[in-house]
Amino acid sequence: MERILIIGAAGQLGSELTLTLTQQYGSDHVIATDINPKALEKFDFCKTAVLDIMNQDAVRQLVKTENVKQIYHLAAVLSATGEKNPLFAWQLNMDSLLFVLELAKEFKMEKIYWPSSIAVFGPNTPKVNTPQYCVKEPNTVYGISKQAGERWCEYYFQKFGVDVRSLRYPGLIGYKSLPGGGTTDYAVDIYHKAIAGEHFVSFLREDSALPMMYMPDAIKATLDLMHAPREQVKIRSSYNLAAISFTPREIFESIKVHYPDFSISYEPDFRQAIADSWPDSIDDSSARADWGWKHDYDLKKMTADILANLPEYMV
Ligand code: AKB
Repeated sequence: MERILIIGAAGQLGSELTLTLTQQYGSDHVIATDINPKALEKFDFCKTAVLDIMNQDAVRQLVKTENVKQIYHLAAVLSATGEKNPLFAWQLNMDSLLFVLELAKEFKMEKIYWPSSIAVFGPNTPKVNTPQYCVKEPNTVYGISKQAGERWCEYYFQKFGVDVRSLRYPGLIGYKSLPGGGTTDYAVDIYHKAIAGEHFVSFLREDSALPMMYMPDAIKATLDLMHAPREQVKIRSSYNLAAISFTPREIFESIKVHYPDFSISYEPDFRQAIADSWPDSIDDSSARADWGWKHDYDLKKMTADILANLPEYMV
């Protein structure tokens, strides 16, 4: 039996992607792996395995014994955490990607998915409607690792025919699991504070716009890209991807419609410099033209959906 391996399944994206992949392929065909055994307990609907992506022998063994034909490699150190331990972030983000690409080549896998990010852009990038192709001088270790990773993906596609596909995600906002260590993560935390009846302190300025996306749109984009015929995937570094852009003030206002007593204050910290180096909005016309990408959620619709569903996950 051929299987799909998800590395870093218990993270924010993996938690939801694993469920959708299981619904599409069947529970026997999906293996959710994570370094944290406790975090795997929620995956009672598919196969699971504890896996440290840095343990190459263990990963190779699993790929062999489980006949893995596709890998979703989601494990990474994100932007804010990466700045606290740059060398570790570089090592984990780069070594793991190169190893997965090598495995794909060696075992002639069908497809690989690897997420990139708006973090590949930097202070000299055009900030509004950032084009697919433009100056990229990221100044976080996370961004540098994503930019280098994109080059490696294209290299493995061109030199070895590895069918690796990638999206430059904006900030992802979901309610089913907590994010870890990103600059855009304030936009998840703010909903938790509103529902808990607490004051929210934003670590970004009130007017700091960033590109964002609701998780159902991110899952749809990922699987639309992975299901697209090979010849339609024309960009083999990573596709720009966009849905909504908003500031802390704007997301606060959208929540206040539902929670009139909700309050906010602004205390920018080191993450403000990271946000300032990223685009305000993204031009994703290539994704729309090549494989028909279209988002469903705007800020208002996302806020209403999160506020209706999050309380169930907070108990
Ligand atoms: C982060 O903030 O580090 C991530 C990202 C934009 O890739 N959410």
